[in-house]
Amino acid sequence: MVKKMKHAALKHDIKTISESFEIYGDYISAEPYGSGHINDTYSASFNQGGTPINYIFQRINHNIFKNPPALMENIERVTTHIFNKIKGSADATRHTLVIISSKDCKAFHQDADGNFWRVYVFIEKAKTYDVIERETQAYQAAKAFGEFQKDLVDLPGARLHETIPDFHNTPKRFEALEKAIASDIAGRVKLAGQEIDFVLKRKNDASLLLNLNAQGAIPERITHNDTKLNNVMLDDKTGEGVCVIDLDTVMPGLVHYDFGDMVRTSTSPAAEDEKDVSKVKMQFNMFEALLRGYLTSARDFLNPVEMEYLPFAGKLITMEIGVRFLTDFLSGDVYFKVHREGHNLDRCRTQFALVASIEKQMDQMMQLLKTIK
Ligand code: ADP
Ligand code: GN1
Ligand code: MG
Repeated sequence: MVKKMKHAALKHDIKTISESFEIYGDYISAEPYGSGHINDTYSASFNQGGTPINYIFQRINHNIFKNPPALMENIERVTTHIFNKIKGSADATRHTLVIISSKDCKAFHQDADGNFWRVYVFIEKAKTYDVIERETQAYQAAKAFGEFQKDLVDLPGARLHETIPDFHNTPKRFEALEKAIASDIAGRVKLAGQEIDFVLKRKNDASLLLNLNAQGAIPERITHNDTKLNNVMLDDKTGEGVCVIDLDTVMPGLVHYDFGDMVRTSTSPAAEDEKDVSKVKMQFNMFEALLRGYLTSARDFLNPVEMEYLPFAGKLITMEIGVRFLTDFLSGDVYFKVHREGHNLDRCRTQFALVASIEKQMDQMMQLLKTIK
């Protein structure tokens, strides 16, 4: 029997919001869900025919994503394309995000406060992980993200919208950092001297991939651009990658943005905000599992230059996100959600510790690539 629960006090009234979507059944409850830094996510349960059915509700952060309708158009195109490839196969609705339509037949609903909401089918019997625990997770996550890129190689139609322009433009991320240092709006530059020195010394690396793209050596593709380990759901029983989620940043990009973020989030045993940076390291066995998993899906479509720069991507993207955390710390924490004082600086420190660990192992990473590509 489905129990009717009291409506808990939440930041948003999910019951009322749910009335604008094509959900059949009575609202039971909702709770905040996941550990994302940008959107507000809730899992909500409804009594449908005597069984509780779960959905994911998300408020799109429109301070960061300036054009939610365009963003949802991207997600609709991408998920429909993938669904058309897998429909008819077992559990197809677990293998791509499925959008629940609003009552006025849109992929989102704008509430009276101007917030944009969307609802997805809840993928059951699978989980996301914030920190890597086993090699198989790295392998399966990378295989799923590689498959996702591969599925989108033949997406028809116009170029996808850039939901955040210059999202992975590392030189621009450095420029933003240098501006934040110069203005020192929050008076925090004095707290981050070491981190600032560390990363400014590496500024020359920032434009390498964009230059290769400008020379025509590596192509623009459709990429996910936020391939954190907790943006892929792994099956509870088999451990296999079930579904790539968090599609807000799916847009034109370089494959390195995705592979690099996998290295950033799936090789270190420490959390992104670990305070003890001595725990941060690039575990080579995890890198190998990522590379093998990714190449299983992506080997067929990557060109040799794209392949050659996969290890470098790990360093670049880890540095880039570190730069973003540092910039946000210096700007007074205006972008990423923070839960304690110095949170963004702690996050920045883990990223830079990981960069240092990757640098030490770069030769072996390149060697491994030669043997398995
Ligand atoms: P954010 O952009 O804030 O990171 P995500 O889209 O990644 O938001 O969602 C946050 C968390 O919610 C995910 O890490 C995942 O655990 C969970 N989640 C998101 N979509 C689904 C879904 N369709 N089914 C089950 N869980 C989901
Ligand atoms: C944000 O939304 P979430 O938590 O998956 C951020 C990523 C960063 C990541 C760092 C739109 O991802 O770019 O790499 O935090 N997303 C956006 O953990 O800025
Ligand atoms: Mg996420």
